[in-house]
Amino acid sequence: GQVFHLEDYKPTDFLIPETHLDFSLHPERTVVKSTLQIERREGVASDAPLILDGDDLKLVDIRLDGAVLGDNAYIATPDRLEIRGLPENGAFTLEITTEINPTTNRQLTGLYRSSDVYCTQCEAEGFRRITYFLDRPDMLSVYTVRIEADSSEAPLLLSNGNPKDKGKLTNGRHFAVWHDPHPKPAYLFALVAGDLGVITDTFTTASGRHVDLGIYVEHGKERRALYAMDALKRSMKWDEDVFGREYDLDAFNVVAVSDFNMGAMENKGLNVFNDKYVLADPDTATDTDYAGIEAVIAHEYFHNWTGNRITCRDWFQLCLKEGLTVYRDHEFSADMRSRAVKRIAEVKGLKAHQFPEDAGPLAHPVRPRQFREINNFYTSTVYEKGSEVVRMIRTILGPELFRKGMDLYFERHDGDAATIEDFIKVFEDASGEDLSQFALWYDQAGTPNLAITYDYDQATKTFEIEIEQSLKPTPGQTSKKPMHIPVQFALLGAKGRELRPRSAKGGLVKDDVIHLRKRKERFSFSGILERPVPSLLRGFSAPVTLTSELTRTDLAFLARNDGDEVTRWQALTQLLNAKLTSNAKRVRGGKPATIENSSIKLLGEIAFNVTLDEAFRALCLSIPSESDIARELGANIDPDAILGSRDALISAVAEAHAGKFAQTYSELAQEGSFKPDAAGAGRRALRNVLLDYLSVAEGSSKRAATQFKNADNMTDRAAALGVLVQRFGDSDATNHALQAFEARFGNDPLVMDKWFVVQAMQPGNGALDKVRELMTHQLFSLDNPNRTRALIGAFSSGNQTGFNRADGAGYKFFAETILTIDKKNPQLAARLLTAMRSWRSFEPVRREHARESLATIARETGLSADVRDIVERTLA
Ligand code: B3K
Ligand code: ZN
Repeated sequence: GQVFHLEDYKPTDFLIPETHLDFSLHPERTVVKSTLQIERREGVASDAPLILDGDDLKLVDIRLDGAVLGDNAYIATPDRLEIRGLPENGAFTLEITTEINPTTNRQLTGLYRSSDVYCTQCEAEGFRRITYFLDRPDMLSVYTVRIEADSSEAPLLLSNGNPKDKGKLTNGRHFAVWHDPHPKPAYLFALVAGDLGVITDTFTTASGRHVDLGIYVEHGKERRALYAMDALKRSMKWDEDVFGREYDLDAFNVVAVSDFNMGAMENKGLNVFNDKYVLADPDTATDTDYAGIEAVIAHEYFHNWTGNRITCRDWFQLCLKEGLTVYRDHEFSADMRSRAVKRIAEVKGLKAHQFPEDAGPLAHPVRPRQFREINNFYTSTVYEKGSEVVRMIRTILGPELFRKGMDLYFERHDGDAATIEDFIKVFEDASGEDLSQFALWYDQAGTPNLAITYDYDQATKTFEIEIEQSLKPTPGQTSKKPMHIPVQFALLGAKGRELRPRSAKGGLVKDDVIHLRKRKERFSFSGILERPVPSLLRGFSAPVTLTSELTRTDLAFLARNDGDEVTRWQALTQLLNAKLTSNAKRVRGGKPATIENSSIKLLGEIAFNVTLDEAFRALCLSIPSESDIARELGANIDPDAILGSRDALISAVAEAHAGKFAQTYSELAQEGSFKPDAAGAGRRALRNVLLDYLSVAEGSSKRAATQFKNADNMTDRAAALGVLVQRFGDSDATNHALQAFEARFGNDPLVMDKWFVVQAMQPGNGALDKVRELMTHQLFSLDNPNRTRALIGAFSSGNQTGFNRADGAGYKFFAETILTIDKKNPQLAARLLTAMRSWRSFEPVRREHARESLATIARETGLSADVRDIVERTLA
């Protein structure tokens, strides 16, 4: 396939200041008439052809300035429309009529039908599946959209912007007209039509604009959208308060659909959502679902400024909108909930998804320089590492200068299709700092490691920290330059008191941030009266790994005393990981796991420390996952040995503390009715971690079965079901609970996804047959992305032992399934396939099986460009 390069960027020869779209909706034969006002750019030759993008299109009619175009004036293929002999003066009107079939569109980009609702998904290159256009993000146009449909099939007709007109037509049809005054790229176009229920509300902006809010869902599910509406209003207020950004249209609509390739889409004034990120009530949604809804509603809303008002010049700049908007939604959630707990969850997510991506064959810079298929670059590197880069700018400049830079960004670039260079420049101009070295974060792939050594001189009362940064080669980048890495720190004395150095020498230190800029640098602090324990990378101030010479005693000290909860959690995790990885090696070598009393004691202290937030205690008590341990090991991975090591630690902790765990479990029982707030979620999280320990200690499914039966909310119910399946596999108690769950929620697909996930995660060799069996369940369908991700995604990316079976059967099944999915929905298939990106880290037997299955996929002719790109890079 064709490779696109960042340095090949060229502006278009033509502009399209105005776009009129006229849709006549029909399930199989939708007719789209597009009327474009086109202007040749100054300086472009008058014989330059106009070349528009298409994808799978059927041209029905084409007119230039009102006259039908002769056959030799244009060339139309499904993928391209080229027109020559354009008017001398370079300004003209082009009318293009295409016909498309929304019903057979199973790849869910362009215009498609999901449960009888017409909807669109145009980012990144879906608009060209609707009509021929200059389908690129720097082509801004003002849209007017007229939609016509059967009144009974589609009483609701929505598009971007403000409603302008509507009315009845003959033959039972009706129409609506929408106008969006803000110029936008085609990827932000949206249309929704169908028969949906709605909840409405209003919001008045700081400057007094009255905005009508609507959230559209399947009839009968309206009440389940109330939390999303609440989150939307809080997001609108927060963006005014924290970033000074107001909403800019009279209407803001959100539509929930059940077939969607990702979480949601920020189309101007008309966000389209996966219903998973809209629908919630205590009976059907977990605390995690509520937090996800709040975050995604905020994320898409925040895109109105970071993405829509200021968009990207080209798709290489994707992190300009995504990294920044993730940073904004992280800050929003931190303000709505507990900042420390939110930050730890982010760090866990980053390490679980982005670090392995950066360490494997799919590693790429936050701003990639080349791609074959852009949809494969909506990655955790672009999103989550992209957000970390923005966070580092704030850490380096401080909150005031950061805000000043953001204000300048909005002022200078409103209405632009901008670049990362533009973004960095506003912070340089606002602060006077040189960020050229910092900008390497956008260009160099891989996770830097910081190797740290310490030295305390009793006589001079001086403490020295030496840091050496290193970055391994990644695909296409062999040698790397030293980066500017902000390391937030404190020096802790007895009981965790922060020691204030009299002065700092050596490399640059400003307030509580060490600015590492050379490959190897020393930082020396005077006036330190006792040997300190350094607390480094507070708040996880940079996305790096640390190799430090801290002893077990130092780590335990930090886990007990560090005033920064992130480094406190990090120290505990480091202690546990050391044990878990060494035990995994022992178990693989046929030796039993060993566990010291000190770790057991430490976990107990945290569990019972009522001065700590419950959510934080739950995070600390959640032993690093099997994939966390695999990542720490890095090579020669044997998932069965890892499971053995992890279970040994859980058993030891469970047995030592069973009595007090049981008491705490009872004390944490919910009082009053369910509230999806941070405090309630924290209590449930802690209680549900304890449920797992207790079930192990008691060697009985009874407690989990009872919790399952008595639960009045989905968080407790799903957690109990998880313990039953994980710990008591095919027991009667487990089967009974699974049946009860199905009997109660069997006609709610979104809830049943949890039922598929939990079974796909059942550890050990039995999982594969279970997954095969569940694929024949009447609710299962490979046509639906949520269902497919629930079963195939959870199995391949979440079930370490079941998927990575030593006999390779998991991989073989997966390869066959990917090929089937690829025929319907290439984007989904390609995304799922990334589950195999770490195949080289496994022990030789599994590695060979994995390679063979990947090779089977690669050998297939007729692969989509999406899967071909992933499989070839994974094998390279
Ligand atoms: N911008 C969309 C993602 C589009 C993905 C296209 N393959 C959602 C978001 O990041 O908000
Ligand atoms: Zn986004």
